[in-house]
Amino acid sequence: MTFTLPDLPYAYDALQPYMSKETLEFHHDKHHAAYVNTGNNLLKGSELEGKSVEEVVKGSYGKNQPLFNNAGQHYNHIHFWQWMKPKGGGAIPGSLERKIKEDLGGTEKFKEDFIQAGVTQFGSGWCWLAVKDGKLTIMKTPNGENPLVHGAKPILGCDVWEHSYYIDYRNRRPDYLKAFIENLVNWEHVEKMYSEASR
Ligand code: MN3
Repeated sequence: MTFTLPDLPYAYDALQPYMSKETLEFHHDKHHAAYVNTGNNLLKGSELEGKSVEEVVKGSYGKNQPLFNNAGQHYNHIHFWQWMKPKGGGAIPGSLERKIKEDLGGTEKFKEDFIQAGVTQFGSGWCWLAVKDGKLTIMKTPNGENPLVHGAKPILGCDVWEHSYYIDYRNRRPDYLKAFIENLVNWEHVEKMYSEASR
């Protein structure tokens, strides 16, 4: 399977004012497209050609760094677009909210810790809500890494590379993370990934 760039699940201007049309045009059409194109060039002739995106991510980790970087970022961005929606944020669906309370000390504590993970990821990377050994956990990873290569399944991730926020927030990464969690997250999609990850 070759990588393909998915369309955004909403219009380029649909996430304004929290994420601008300009940011989405650059982020999706230039950055994500580059991971897809470079990833496909690196996949050609490799032993992972024909595997699923997840299999390429796991199979290249620690073995083929250039391929891993691009496959990891392709996987991360496929989900990143779906983890947001217009008029996002708001109430967390009941079953997931209960699990957040049980494993992470409640919604407010979870939000604080998620933002903190994103703020303290030094340089480029991601912060995550993931399922590991049946429990919810907050993680952060550098560059294109994700929870898949650390024995966990991501159910929500926020891109903290500067290309994700610098046009709209300049250096104010904490403000971007707060807007993401309060106004952009598609919790229905997070809950769907949570039930799939819990099977
Ligand atoms: Mn990005």
